[in-house]
Amino acid sequence: MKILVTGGAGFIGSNFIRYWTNKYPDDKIVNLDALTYAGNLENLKDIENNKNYEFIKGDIRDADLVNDLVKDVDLIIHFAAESHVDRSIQNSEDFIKTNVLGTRVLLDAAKNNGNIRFHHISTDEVFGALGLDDEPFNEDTPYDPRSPYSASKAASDHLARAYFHTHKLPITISNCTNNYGPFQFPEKLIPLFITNLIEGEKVPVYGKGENIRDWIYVDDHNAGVDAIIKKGRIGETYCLGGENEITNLEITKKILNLMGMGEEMIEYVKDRPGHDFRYAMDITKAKNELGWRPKIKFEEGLKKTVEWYKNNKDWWRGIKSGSYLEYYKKQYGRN
Ligand code: NAD
Ligand code: TDX
Repeated sequence: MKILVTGGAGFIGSNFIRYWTNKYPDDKIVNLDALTYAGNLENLKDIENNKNYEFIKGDIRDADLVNDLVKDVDLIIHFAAESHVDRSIQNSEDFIKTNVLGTRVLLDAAKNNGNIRFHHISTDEVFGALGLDDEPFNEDTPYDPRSPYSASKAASDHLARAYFHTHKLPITISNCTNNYGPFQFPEKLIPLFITNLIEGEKVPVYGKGENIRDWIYVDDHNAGVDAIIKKGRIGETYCLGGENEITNLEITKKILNLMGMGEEMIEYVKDRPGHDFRYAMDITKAKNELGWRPKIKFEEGLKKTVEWYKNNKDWWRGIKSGSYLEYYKKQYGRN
């Protein structure tokens, strides 16, 4: 099988390519990635010389390139996106361009080249925000995106579903909760906090740290995508999650504990505008239909992740410089 993976130089995409090449070494993978600030070929150093792997630097909005690349492809797995909520609040332009218009280019290319099987990677954030007593999201939850990021992802989900209904394009969609693990760009909560602490810097908790997320180790997400590709029903959505709801403050304390540091390293900062209070996912459908479930316990995954960032300082020190510092200063008002 030949697969076009988009956004394979990012966090989840690179972990996915490693997962897939280990499990299915005979499959050919073409990785199309524009190498934005979030894309990094260092994420795939161990794979780059694999004979069944090819990297193409390019934009998913480049219709000529995309049409050319999909000619002999059996499956498209679409990870490429602008993925950080805070950046979408600072400026949403690239979110609309990549997440909405880019997805449309890929869907058209799949449609125009023999209705290629298409898996769209999405997020729990399209469903909006939950209160403490609300039932978790599931596949039937109405869409209610509240940030520019989640609105752009919701639009891309709707487009994928529209191509299924209108053009019979064989799509599936996964909506997953917060991922963590190695190679995550240090703008997201867990890698930002770990790397700040390694540098002896405080960690910026938004508001009172009471917001709740569900966290899944990236390999568990990738195993879920694998299960959907092998066993999922065409046209269906599958909700994936870690069954691991926790407040930001509790995570922060766990990280501090693993690093042998105290709560004096916490700095409570201005809250995120429109900060979604709680995300949680009911993953019954994926469990029952796919036989998939998350396997990595949060304590184990978090420990592995802390160790990875401690052992790979060159990887993230290179990233936490240049334009990142401009973003960081704007976001947190400090260097
Ligand atoms: P990431 O920001 O780490 O990586 C995104 C990748 O896409 C980068 O390599 C970047 O260079 C590439 N890219 C961006 N714009 C592009 C364009 N126009 N053309 C080609 N490549 C482009 O993101 P991630 O955290 O790995 O997320 C991957 C996918 O998973 C996204 O679709 C995201 O919405 C979704 N998702 C993420 C999470 C999470 O917790 N990180 C949870 C659920 C769903
Ligand atoms: O400095 C911070 N301080 C803080 O308190 C950062 C960066 C985050 N937070 C809070 C905001 C959220 O409640 O931590 C929580 C997690 O924040 P992020 O890591 O930015 O993730 P989130 O906004 O929940 O979105 C993530 O999960 C869903 C991914 O970035 C999305 O791509 C994915 O779709």
